[in-house]
Amino acid sequence: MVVENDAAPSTLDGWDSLPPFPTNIPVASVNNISHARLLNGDAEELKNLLSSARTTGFVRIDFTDTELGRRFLDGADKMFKLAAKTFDLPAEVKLNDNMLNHGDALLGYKGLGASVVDKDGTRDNNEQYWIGCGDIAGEGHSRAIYNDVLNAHMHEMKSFQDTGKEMTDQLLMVFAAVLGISADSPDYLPKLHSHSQNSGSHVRLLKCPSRPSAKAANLQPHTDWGTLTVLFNALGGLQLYLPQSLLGPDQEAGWYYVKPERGTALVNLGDAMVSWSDGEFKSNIHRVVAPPGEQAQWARYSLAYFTRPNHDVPMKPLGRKITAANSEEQYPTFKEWAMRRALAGRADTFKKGDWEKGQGTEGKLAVEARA
Ligand SMILES: O=C(O)CCC(=O)C(=O)O
Repeated sequence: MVVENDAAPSTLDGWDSLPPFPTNIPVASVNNISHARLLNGDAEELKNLLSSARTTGFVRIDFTDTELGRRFLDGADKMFKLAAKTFDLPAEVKLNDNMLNHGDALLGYKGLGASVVDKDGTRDNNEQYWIGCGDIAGEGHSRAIYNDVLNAHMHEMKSFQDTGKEMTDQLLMVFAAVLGISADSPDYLPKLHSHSQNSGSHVRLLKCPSRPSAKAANLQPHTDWGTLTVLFNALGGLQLYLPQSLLGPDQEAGWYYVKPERGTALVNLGDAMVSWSDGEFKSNIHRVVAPPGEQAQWARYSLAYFTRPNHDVPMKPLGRKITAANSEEQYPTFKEWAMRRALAGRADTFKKGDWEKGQGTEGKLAVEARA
């Protein structure tokens, strides 16, 4: 019998009690960036950020060297404790918050097995709570229902998401400058992301129960639908698909683990960044499998701040990427993009062909990863 260790990690001081991340597995090379140096406009760090955005779409930011970063880590620690409490609630309480009951809000609880991980419709092995930034800020009227545990901690989530917003706005300013979008333009990237009822931004709590011998992924291969994701995890299991073009001659295209590092979070780009940059920036395909080695006996908690465009923002080239040809084209709004991807991944209505309908921008990187 597998004994699952169900404890949520502490992002601050709990790392030493975790089993080690193995040293003999294929690991993706992800650039490490210092938050302090990035904020100071250090040329080398900006170069690292942009080269990651143009290749793997993933970067690791060390948050220990700024006051904002340390607040973010502290907030993440509180979110992990909240995740443990809320996932511990009885199934019927959680299912009362089920996002499928909330129309097109795409917020609330996603139960174990409620989405698919492959084109055959195999069910996932993860639970998730998506808590809307508008709802947390008290400005949302999303119709999502949240249980009493979450409602009692809205103030903590507010401070976590405010830190996330400040941090991601700092990055969006850099990307806006690269795309030639000035601060007085209506397309200035920070302006396209609000914490109101019309935003897709949310705080996401995730838990994959331990299932060491399973072959299927716990969470499906996907590109993120929105703009930027800030991801905290302490156990391995996250994998990136790296195409041959990003690897050396002695490596093969395929799935590579991302090693969790203390004091850091991963930041990855989503489909909106690909659309706005007309493919210059990449939204990488990633998935979650059982944590490697001894870590597999543990339930895997992770946490994300998802910054997503306001619902009515079009997924079209912006700034210096606008051309005579593409300005005539029709593009989906973010809301249409998200609904298409969400509906195609639902397990309860899944039918042949849905998997293909749920594609994001992976064709710009390595389409074979999701085939
Ligand atoms: O849990 C993780 O490490 C990744 C989560 C993820 O990819 C997602 O929620 O979209």
